[in-house]
Amino acid sequence: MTDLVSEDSDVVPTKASNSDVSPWWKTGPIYQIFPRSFCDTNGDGVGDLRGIIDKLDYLNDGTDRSLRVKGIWLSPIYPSPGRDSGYDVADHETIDPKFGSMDDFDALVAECRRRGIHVVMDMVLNHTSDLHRWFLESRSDRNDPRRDWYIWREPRRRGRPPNNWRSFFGGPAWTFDEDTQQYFLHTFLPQQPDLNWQNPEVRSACLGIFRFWLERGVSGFRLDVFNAYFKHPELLDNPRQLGTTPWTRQRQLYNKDRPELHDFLIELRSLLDEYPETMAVGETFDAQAELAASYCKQLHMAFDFDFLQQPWKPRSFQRTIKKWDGLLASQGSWPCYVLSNHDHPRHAGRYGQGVSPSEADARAKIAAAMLLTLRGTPFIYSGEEIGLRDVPIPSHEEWDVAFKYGSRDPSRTPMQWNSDVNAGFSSGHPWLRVAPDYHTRNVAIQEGDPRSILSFYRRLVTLRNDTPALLFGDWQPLQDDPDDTLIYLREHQGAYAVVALNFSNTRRRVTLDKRLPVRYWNARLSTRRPDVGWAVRLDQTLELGPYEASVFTSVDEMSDVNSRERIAIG
Ligand code: TEU
Ligand code: CA
Repeated sequence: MTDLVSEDSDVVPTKASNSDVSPWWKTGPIYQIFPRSFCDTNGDGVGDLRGIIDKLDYLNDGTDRSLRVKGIWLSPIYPSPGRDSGYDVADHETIDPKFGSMDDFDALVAECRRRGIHVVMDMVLNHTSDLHRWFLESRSDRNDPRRDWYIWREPRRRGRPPNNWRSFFGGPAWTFDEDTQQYFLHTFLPQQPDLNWQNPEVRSACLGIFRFWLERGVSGFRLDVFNAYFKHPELLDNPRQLGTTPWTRQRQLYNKDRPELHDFLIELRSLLDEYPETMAVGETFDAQAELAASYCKQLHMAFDFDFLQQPWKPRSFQRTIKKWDGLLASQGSWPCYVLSNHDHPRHAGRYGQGVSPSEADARAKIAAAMLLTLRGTPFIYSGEEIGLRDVPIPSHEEWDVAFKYGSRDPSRTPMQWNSDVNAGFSSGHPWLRVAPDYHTRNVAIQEGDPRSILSFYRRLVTLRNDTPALLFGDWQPLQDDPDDTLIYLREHQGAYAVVALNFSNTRRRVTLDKRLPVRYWNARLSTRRPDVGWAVRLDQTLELGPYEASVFTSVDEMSDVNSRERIAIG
């Protein structure tokens, strides 16, 4: 399929822009960087902080030729033995030398600030690395003052683990320490012992880490599996249930989502509120939308992974959005949306299964149009804006052996900047192989192509920034039970936007179940319509071409007359 729009006629800017009066994290987008795969400047094959600095103009150079991201979330850059690609932190207040120095970090924060980009740190505090100083001390002796900073228990009868809990990554959640003859708890790898959040010293040490980074100028935090911080004080056995893996065959009742967590989040929030415009987004681990929503009362946002897990069906997305948006709207909280991250197969590949590469690209655009026009902050996972797919990694090249149910390396391959060696990612030997398609799929090529996925992301972000209804408006589906199309209305202070997405590769004629509030609209962006930039009349029945994504905004009274004239001329 082809886009009919030309590069300069696709978006008609309006004067209205509220982005400077609302918090940065509400307008977004926030861009997730997996630092080891972003850009390597010293040729060691591992991305680094200097590499991120080099690419900041790509992320936001103050013009619509960039992605205009408002924040970057950095997956962990702390010293780590790398058993879980950095999510096993050995020191929360230092930079791993492979990524650079604290000076590089300060330079990154300063360069970001110049561009209106906020830095979001990944806080991994449910557990530490087993090589963290705290754990080395804790395991050294039963009487060590840090013993109780982790969760140690006596074996049950016949040396069995203290309870029936499982590790999310597979195997039991307990490992026996021969030296001190007790078990320690780990929700993830044995090399990731869980901190004892019931211990007030642990809580205040963790709050200290937040403050450390706030003092260095960061503006936000992504909280890794925060809902697992607290365990039931008696560590009761989890009840059994039907499931397909040892983890899902238990109801995770006593090892996460404990009521004490809310009190801690209130305390955390008051610390964050000391620093203006700070944001915390929680990674609600293994939880339903209702639980994720409950945490949005204390945190600024939380991820609800139901959205990311939907199949390529408008009905499924609509149901999920309706639930999530409704839950949050009813309590005055702000949603966020994410389609890909470093833990899941990339969505261009997921949605493109069984269709041609060009159709998969068309679907990636539909997905982008949805992500960037919902009510809530969009999170973009580095590389999705050029339609990166997962890359099969032969087992002898695998790094991520942590997760027993499938390596996550395929969605963590290096960013594809240009057609030079290693996609311009590194002059050395990349830590993980680069996708074989990098000669045809990279930033440099897509920047020069107005029909590329990257150009489409940029146009969507521009339109979003220019349209208060898209940034702030209520969200309302216009079909009761959609089949191949997803069509919704956004409304903010009497201004409207309509987003119409055809998920199928054939033409669709759709009669809307809800009435449109006005008749005349500006066609603002489209993958197919030739009349972008013009006023159009929309009726209750819409015609959508194959994989069409179109966005319309209501014509305001002032320009109404002109617009109608333009219709006559057009
Ligand atoms: O992820 C939590 C987690 O385990 C899930 O997101 C999981 O990876 C996913 O459901 C698999 O389908 C966080 C980090 O994002 C992840 O990279 C870490 O491995 C994990 O915590 C432990 O720190
Ligand atoms: Ca490097």
